[in-house]
Amino acid sequence: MGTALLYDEEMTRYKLLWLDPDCELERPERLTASHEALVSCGLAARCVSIPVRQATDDDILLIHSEQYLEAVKTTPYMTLEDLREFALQYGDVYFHPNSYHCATLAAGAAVQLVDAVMTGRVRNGLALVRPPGHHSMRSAANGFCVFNNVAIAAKYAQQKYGVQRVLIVDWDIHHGQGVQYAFEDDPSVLYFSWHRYEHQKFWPGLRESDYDNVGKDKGAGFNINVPWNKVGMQNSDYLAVFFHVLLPVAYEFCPDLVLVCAGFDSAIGDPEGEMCATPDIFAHLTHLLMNLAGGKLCLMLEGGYNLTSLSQSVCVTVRTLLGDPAPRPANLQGPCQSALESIQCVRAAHRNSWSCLEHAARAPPSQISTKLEEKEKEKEDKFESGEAADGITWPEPHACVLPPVRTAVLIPEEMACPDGCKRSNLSQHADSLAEKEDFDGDAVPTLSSLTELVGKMEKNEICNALAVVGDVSMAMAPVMQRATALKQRVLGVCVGGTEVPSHLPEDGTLTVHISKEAPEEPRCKHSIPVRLKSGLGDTSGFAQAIFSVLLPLAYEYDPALVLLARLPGAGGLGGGAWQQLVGLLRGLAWGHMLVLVQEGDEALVTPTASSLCGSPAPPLGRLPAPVVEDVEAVERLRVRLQADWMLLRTSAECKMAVSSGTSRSCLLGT
Ligand code: X5A
Ligand code: ZN
Repeated sequence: MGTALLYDEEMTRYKLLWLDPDCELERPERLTASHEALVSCGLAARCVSIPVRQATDDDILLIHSEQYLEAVKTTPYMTLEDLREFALQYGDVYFHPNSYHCATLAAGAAVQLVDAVMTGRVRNGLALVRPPGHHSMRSAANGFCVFNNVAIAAKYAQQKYGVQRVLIVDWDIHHGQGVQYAFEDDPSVLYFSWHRYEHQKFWPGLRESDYDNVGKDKGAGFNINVPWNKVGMQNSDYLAVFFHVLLPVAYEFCPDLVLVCAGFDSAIGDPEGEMCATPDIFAHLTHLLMNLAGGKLCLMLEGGYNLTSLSQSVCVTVRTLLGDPAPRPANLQGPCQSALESIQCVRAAHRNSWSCLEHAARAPPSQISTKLEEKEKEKEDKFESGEAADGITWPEPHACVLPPVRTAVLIPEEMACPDGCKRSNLSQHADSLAEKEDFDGDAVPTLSSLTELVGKMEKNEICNALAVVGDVSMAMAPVMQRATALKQRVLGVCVGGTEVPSHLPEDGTLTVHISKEAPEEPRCKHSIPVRLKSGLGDTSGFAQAIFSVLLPLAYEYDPALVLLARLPGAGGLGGGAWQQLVGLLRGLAWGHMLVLVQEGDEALVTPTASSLCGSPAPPLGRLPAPVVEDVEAVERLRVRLQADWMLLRTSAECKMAVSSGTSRSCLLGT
């Protein structure tokens, strides 16, 4: 199952023909530079290339009015003066005699990508198109957009394939108001957008782009706006919104298809966005969406105006779609105060719509966000026409060196080797590390084989591994010791079991233990118990633990190796949820993960191996409300840990509590 790339040079054959500072950023080079970058790093060749065809009138009429379509159809015959006049009736958009043709190709590429993914020809894909689409409305062009490519694709998928629920993630730095308008009363399309807002001062400056616009009528709750009220947002701000807003809601919604308004003007160096998230972050944004909808993920290019930043971001994104490991999200700080304010407001605005947010804190009493504040001081002239943004530099994304072996398995001889995996042989020689521990004779070769696997991951000879062992609990300590001896930071994740395995090294490790029987209180800083009293079979509670605690902790910790151990007693945890966990944790540590499964759990070998190889996990179904007792326990834990782990924060009050050194805790909603 491959990754589709849709591109046609024809879409570079239109440009701005007059002077207009508001439109000059949108140039043909955006596409040529992105495509050339994909070719030169060998990524284009790894994709399934699908020729682009024009969208039909019927496709376009799924979203646009007949009058508007007819009007746009006349533009190829207009004089320069008429084109200018025509464009002037809309906001921040230009027309060229070839605009209409290119706009039909852009929308056509979007529906073709949906075809390719829905028919199973490919798993996922990217449509590299211009003009972009998310600002265009039923009867209006806007913000460089002519036809709303993604909105058309969503309707098309519903109509042609009977897709019930579509999730649209708009990570472009502008609000896709056109998409919002198209679906605001429609509960079958969940639209999520974050956007530079600055209390309504940033283009397009709409009141309805704020967090309190949650959708209308039946669609109430299905429109999620995250306003950025300051520029300079960083990787941790983006990730915090994914962990604490988008992902829990998306999993509860359970889409059949995910579409992305993939604008890269949200990356550093962009003159429009003025944000500071690095191109690497798109590997994680992409990765975190790849286990929804059984992996059916279609990205359509929107904005992105710094050619360097744009090309790097496009490459990182396609690499991730292809299944390569994501770069380590190093040096994450916590979200900034302004981001926390936004997160708190969005979560509060949606607490009645989504059960995963039911226990979110209420919004702060005096709400700052919608008020238009007095003119802001400095930066206006500082960033005039993106000059300052031009001077910004950032390190190039890491070259990804693929290990020769993706997934090694250490499984009983009588078991067939799962597809795409390489069998690893039991080591004959007990190495010194294993000898030191007093294990019985049989365990020793297995243990030294496990520590060998760790060594191979450290050398990047293998990416990840799966081992069936006689005693998972006993195997953990030597594995972690081996990794710390190699100066590797290890994240241990234990699911099931009654106690955290003993004798785990503390220096350079962090262990999270998710289980019914986990202790209520953390015993030390290096070991965090997550107790789900109703058991791991409550998928909603488990999902909550993953998104609100485990992933933020894991990303902030930034391990070099993940050790995932399934202890006896994890039986209640369904195969689907387990595969989701495996899939999501692959985003850490360059994908270096060792999974331990207990003898007797052999039925899990095939699904686990498949997730380690990058196959999407099966959807969890529409999640019901989690058990109250468990949500509250997870929420208490999150609040308790947020002084030490900044990515766990979800509200702005925390700063005062922490910096003033008092024990005032963050207010919980109820
Ligand atoms: C697709 C996109 C931005 C328009 C900005 C107009 N449009 N000032 O990024
Ligand atoms: Zn944009």
